[in-house]
This record gives sequence, C-alpha cells and structure tokens, in this order.
Amino acid sequence: MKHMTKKGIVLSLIMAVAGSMGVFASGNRSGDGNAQGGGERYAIVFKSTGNPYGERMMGGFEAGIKEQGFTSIMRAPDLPTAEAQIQIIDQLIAQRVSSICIAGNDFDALQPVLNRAKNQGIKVYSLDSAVNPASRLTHVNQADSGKIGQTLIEAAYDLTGGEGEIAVLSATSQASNQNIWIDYMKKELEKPKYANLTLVKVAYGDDLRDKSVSETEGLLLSYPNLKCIIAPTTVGIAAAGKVLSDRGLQGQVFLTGLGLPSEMAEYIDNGACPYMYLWNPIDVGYLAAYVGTALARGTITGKAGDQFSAGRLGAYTVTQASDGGTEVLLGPPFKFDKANINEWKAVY
Ligand code: RAM
Repeated sequence: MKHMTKKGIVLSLIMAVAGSMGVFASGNRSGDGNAQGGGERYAIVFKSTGNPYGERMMGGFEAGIKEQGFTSIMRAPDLPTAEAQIQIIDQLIAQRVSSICIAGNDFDALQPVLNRAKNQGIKVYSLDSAVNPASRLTHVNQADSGKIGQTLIEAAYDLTGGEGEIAVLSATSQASNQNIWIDYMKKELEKPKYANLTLVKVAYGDDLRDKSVSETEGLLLSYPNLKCIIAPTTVGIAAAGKVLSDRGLQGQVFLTGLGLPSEMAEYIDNGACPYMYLWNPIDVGYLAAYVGTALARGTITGKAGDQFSAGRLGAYTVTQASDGGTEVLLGPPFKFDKANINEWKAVY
C-alpha cells in the first residue's frame, strides 16, 4: 500500500505530531505558506470543524500545497450544512483563489455557488464527500466506494457469526460519501449469504460527538438484541466505542467501521471494536493538493485518462467514477486490529 511506505510513515508522523501540537486545531485559517512562489492560493473546505479526521486531511493538503511553493487556505463551517459551506465558498470566490476543493455537505445543493466559482475561472473539485458531477471537475476518492460497503458488511457477518440485528451509525443524512457506502452495504446484504443478518436502522450522529453518543444509546435502547454497529464515520465509531466500553458491552455488541487509529486504539485494545478500516487521511489531502495545482496549471482538465504526478505519492490517472463523473482514487482501505493498531495510533 502506498501509505505503508517508510517515507510515508515518517511524513505522516511529522503531520501527526504537528496535529497533536494543535497546529491543525482550527478549521478556519490560512495556511502559513507566506506565498513563496507566486502567491497562488489553493482552498480546501471540509464538512465541519472539530473533526480530527478533517484536520489531518487539511494538514495533508497544506503540506502538499506548501511544498509546491504556494499558499493554502483551510476552511470549515461549525456545523456540517450546505448553507454554511455556501457562505464560505462565496468568500473564497471574493478572495480569487486558484482552486476550491470541497468535502460536500450535500451532493446537489452546492451546485449554484460552485458554478459561480467556476464562472470566475476557479477550478472546482471535491474530495472525501463528492458533489455532483455537474459541480466538479473531478473528485478525490479515498477508496473504492463499493469495496468499502462490501468490506463492512463482511466484517459484520464475521463478527456476529453471520446472524442477528445490525445497525449503521452514520454522519449526516446528506453526506454523499456515507450515503454511497450505505447503498453498497444494502446491496451487499441482498446476497443469500447474508440472509440472517438484518439491518434494523440507519442512525445519524451528524459527525457531532454528543449526537453520535446519544444515537448509539438510542440504538441500544430500541434494539436490545443488537449484535453489531457499523459506523462508517470516524466521529461516529469513536463515540460508539466509548458508549460500548462504558457499558462493558464488549463481546455482546460488536463495533466496526471506519475509524482513526489514534482515536480507536483504546477500543480495539479493549475488544469493543475488534477491527476496523481506514485509509491515510493525510494522504487524501496531500493528493488533493496536487490535483488542485494540476487543474490550475492545465496539466489535467479532470477527464478520464488525464495523468499527473502527486509528489511523494507518485503518478495518478483520472478515472471514470460510478456517479457519472470522474475521480482520482487514492487506494484500497486498510484494516486495523490488535496486531497493528499500536504502530498506527501515533501516525493518524
Ligand atoms: C468522518 C467524516 C469523513 C469520512 C470519515 C471516514 O470523519 O465523515 O467524511 O471520510 O469519517
């Protein structure tokens, strides 16, 4: 895996240390790249502030822009809504940035403001949570969406012994990345192999810690026979890990999903979450930095087949995405369990 190289680990460690020092603590700030090299500004907009995953991704973006000699602008609204992102994008248009990379809080609702940006010559693309193909030149996808859905259902099958009630604890109901993954989970569940697994509920913790805790508590209350929670969000899985651990439910209700090793090590160690998956969020942001500059330079236009070089990650090709647009795919998801979590918890 690309993010398993030694060089990658060292760079990631540097990012992680910077993160733990609070360098990425605020979601609304300019990168410190004081425009050595032309003063072009490249913007990234995450879903909301206070999400350690988003902070690491923006940290990777900042590093990728800075090493090319440009300035990064990192923004995120306090709440994960499209309305709040529209305000931020309007401000970025006024700032005449070269590109806007957005983790969309809605697939369609940002289209008018993103078109305004496009009409000003700003290169618009998404990462993490895609906006619709008409609103973007391409999308930086963290991992194959179908594979994420399948892998998480296989995990639930394995953890439950193949039968019982399972639930999903998601982010917001409008998040396109979680919604695609959940669609693929449902498709996977239609296979005869999963006939004895029942998806009883999809709950939404909105990527807010407290809401994710109360939604987990609600699931446990409403479904006393619940055997597994799948949380395809780092905020949700950490909240669910805490609730299950506080209640001593290890071995009764299993947890899996997509989690940050640094936040989940405790719950992997204590058995609440036997294993989970993720990719390197720092690399997602770093790759996006190179997509932004390649679009601004005209090296790529965002059509399938376009090729570019992404610094330490090497060469990438733009490919067709399942939603009709195009994407740049980082790589496969990686499994974290007791055997490797201690190695990774310091990285991201
Ligand atoms: C959360 C966010 C993000 C997602 C990760 C897995 O932090 O919802 O969009 O990619 O989880």
